[in-house]
Amino acid sequence: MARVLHKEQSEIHVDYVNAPNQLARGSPSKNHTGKDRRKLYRLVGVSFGLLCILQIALNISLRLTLYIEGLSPSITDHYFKQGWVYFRPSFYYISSIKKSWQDSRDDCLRRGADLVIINSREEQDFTRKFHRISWIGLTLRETKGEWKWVDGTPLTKSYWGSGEPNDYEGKTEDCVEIKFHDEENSWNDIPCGDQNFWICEKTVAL
Ligand code: MAN
Ligand code: CA
Repeated sequence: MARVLHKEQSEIHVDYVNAPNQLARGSPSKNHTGKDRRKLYRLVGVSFGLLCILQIALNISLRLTLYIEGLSPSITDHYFKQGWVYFRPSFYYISSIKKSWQDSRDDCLRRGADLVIINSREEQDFTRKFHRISWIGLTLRETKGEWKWVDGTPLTKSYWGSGEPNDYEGKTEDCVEIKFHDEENSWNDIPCGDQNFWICEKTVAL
């Protein structure tokens, strides 16, 4: 049995080696095949090398940027590995599941953060880019009718959608979601018990 196999293999081998020679009598075709293959290997090798260099360069530039911002690699690695993104001067986490406003806030607190507080036009635009209806850290709950951020500061600059806030159809809509992503004014008030994605924010001390 072993001998038969061996024979078949050697036949295949002979065919394979002979065919190019037969076709190319007098021309350096065999060499060509070898050269072509070497070229291909070299191309693959060089491409792989370039990709590695690019990856290293990107990694270094990202680390350098964060270093200039005053963030140590140990902090940034920790956040990136857990799926946070950095947008100066905070890290943000967008959930992949839905919860009520309070449960969302509790999740952020467990992560050493809180629901996002929007203090600038840039931050407002940034939060819209997630393209998910998500809770932000703004509520009327237990604040005697005044909109307040989760850090206790009152709302000064707002981005309510057209007609909002409206306690829609007489409902108590005491929590705020980003709803109208395509509009600068993207906020909507909504019952706090509704289920939404959420955005946590962790400001890193410089
Ligand atoms: C839904 C809810 C309300 C919102 C309206 C706007 O009914 O999200 O909170 O005000 O849509 O049409
Ligand atoms: Ca509303």
